[in-house]
Amino acid sequence: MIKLYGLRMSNYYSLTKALLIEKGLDFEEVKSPPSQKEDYLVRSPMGKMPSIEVDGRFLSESLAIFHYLEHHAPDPALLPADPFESAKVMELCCHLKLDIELVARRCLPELLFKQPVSDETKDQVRADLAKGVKAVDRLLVAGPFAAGAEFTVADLFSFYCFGLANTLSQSVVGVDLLEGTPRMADLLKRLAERPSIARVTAEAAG
Ligand SMILES: N[C@@H](CCC(=O)N[C@@H](CS)C(=O)NCC(=O)O)C(=O)O
Repeated sequence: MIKLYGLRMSNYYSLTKALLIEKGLDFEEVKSPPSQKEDYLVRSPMGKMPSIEVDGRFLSESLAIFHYLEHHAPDPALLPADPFESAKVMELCCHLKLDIELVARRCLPELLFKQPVSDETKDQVRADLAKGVKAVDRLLVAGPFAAGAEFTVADLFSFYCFGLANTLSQSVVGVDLLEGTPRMADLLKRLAERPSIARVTAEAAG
């Protein structure tokens, strides 16, 4: 059985857990806070969560874990069959991760640890997020889901990357990112009710 390491408070842990549920795979959650200790780095070389264990082998990085799961358990597919459409879904995931979540994450120390972020950083975060939101909005496809008619991995990246980023952005730099993308606002509302995501949210709340 697949073991999932990390903490339920983490957005990327939650994303990976929702992915395992979507794939209908059995998994065991192993509570494991981030660490720089050698035994942890064997599982996750940057000491981050999540990571998974499969038959004694370890894998970190949510996108790499998705890559494995999509091949290991192809049904239900979380990528379109068409190679170009499939790559467009991955393109959206990359922008959500790199140009939304990672940018907003610069504000995390202020929200979580009360370590003030400089005004210069906040200005840069506002400017970078404005670009990122436009990029993501441009890539969202009309339809109930991020990439159109079918649920894909981009829906999970939308929910868990954009969701955290907006919380950070609103509380630390005073910008509601959803004002720049009503389509994302609708999508996040719909996704919150999806059984996999609703289960992850309920279990994280304890
Ligand atoms: N690129 C990684 C990001 C994972 C990540 O940022 N994890 C955070 C928690 S959400 C973490 O472990 N932070 C602790 C640290 O950076 O030491 C992924 O996609 O899995």
